[in-house]
Amino acid sequence: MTTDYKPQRETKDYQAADAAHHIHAFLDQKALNEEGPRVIVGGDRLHLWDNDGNRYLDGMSGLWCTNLGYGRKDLAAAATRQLEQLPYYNMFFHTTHPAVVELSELLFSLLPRHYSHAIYTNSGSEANEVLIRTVRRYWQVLGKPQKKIMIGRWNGYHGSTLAASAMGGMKFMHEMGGVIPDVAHIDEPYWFGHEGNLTPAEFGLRAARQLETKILELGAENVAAFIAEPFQGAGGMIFPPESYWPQIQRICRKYDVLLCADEVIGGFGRTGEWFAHQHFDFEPDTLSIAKGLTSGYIPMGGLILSRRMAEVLVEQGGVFAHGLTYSGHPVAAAVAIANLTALRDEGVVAQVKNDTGPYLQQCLREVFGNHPLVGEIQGVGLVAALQFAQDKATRKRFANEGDITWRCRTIGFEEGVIIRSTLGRMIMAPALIATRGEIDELVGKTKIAVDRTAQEIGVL
Ligand code: PXG
Repeated sequence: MTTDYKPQRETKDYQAADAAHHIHAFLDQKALNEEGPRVIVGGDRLHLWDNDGNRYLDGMSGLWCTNLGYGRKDLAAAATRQLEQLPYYNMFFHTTHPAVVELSELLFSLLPRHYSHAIYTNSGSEANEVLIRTVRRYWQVLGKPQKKIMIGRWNGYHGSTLAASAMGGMKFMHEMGGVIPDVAHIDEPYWFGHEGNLTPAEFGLRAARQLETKILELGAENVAAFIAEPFQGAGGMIFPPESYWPQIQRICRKYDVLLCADEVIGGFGRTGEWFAHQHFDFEPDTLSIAKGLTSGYIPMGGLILSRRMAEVLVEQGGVFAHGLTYSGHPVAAAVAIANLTALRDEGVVAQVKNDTGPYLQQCLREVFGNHPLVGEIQGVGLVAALQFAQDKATRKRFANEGDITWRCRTIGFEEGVIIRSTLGRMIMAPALIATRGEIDELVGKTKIAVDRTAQEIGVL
């Protein structure tokens, strides 16, 4: 951020103008207008400042985006250079440009060898819209146009546009009119939340077998693909048991159902591997990407296709009737190149895997392993969740767990740390450049927020 930033307007003035004209994401706008949103004006590495000079440690990389942290001059310079050279051109008129060509070369040098093609978008939601059209087209070209149904998971999140939210499993989004035909759902692999006494391994197998049951119920000849986040993000940072993914992969192969990984938050180093499916050791047919692709400095997403799928679409598919005005935007591509180059050449992903990732996980287990409010700690690399529980031994959750985690998040803001709450879990996903010192600050402030929450509800 520019170090000489001076507030331009009073915070309440910004808030009033915002309330007059802006509908925010996922909240009650009337209630927000009364409270007034925080006005964030700058960032540096993991820290953010608001208009009143308050400083926060951002434990969420914005919204799972700023893998390189805030304030990277190399990314700003890459955007400026490209804006001056060629600010825009499209991919419609038999044209391309160096920025998108070079981005593809770099991206596929980082991806496992069995991926070969990308369709670029502006966001994760769009990547998943494109996914549905692309897998349906794939089956059409192979002479199986009836293979159309997408199976997702309850509480999965794949974006906020119509088809992406329908494929996701957020019921409150469906209730806003967001459903489309030919979409089905199975349960999420949330071991802590299940009511039986299965071991995690048994539960993982049972959760995966639901996919087989659903495919048989719908008829394999009608099912196009299964889509899931390798670890579930917006729905609570849920890590499936180890038995889950191998079983899912086996079922998809057995019934000729495409396996689609939504890597929008797991991609680009979060788990210590370049892509989260590599951590869980399975081989999807497609990857949806966004967020960490540019560290969020500029919007860009994409759908990555396996060589097998791309060959069918390119060699036999004829006209692919899809295109976005900003697909492969040169400025976004230039920023993505600078971002991926830095993640690779500065050893950021390797550092998460070998040093800072294990360090964060160890600190959390030391600090919260015996905490009276915490029932389970999940995570790997620089992503983690603290499950709040009334009784750890029996996995009994608080009836009002959503209120308790929301309160913890609010206290976090007061203590200068941004961590995210979901139903019963507190989530953190700091920038991948975090040092051990910054991780100490994150864990230390989170401890204060969790302790204060525990005191308020009388368990500490
Ligand atoms: N897939 C996944 C797995 C995501 O997490 C999207 C797709 C959609 O991406 P766009 O770029 O269209 O927003 C996302 C978005 C949260 C939260 O609270 C997470 C997201 C969005 C909003 C809130 O964790 N991820």
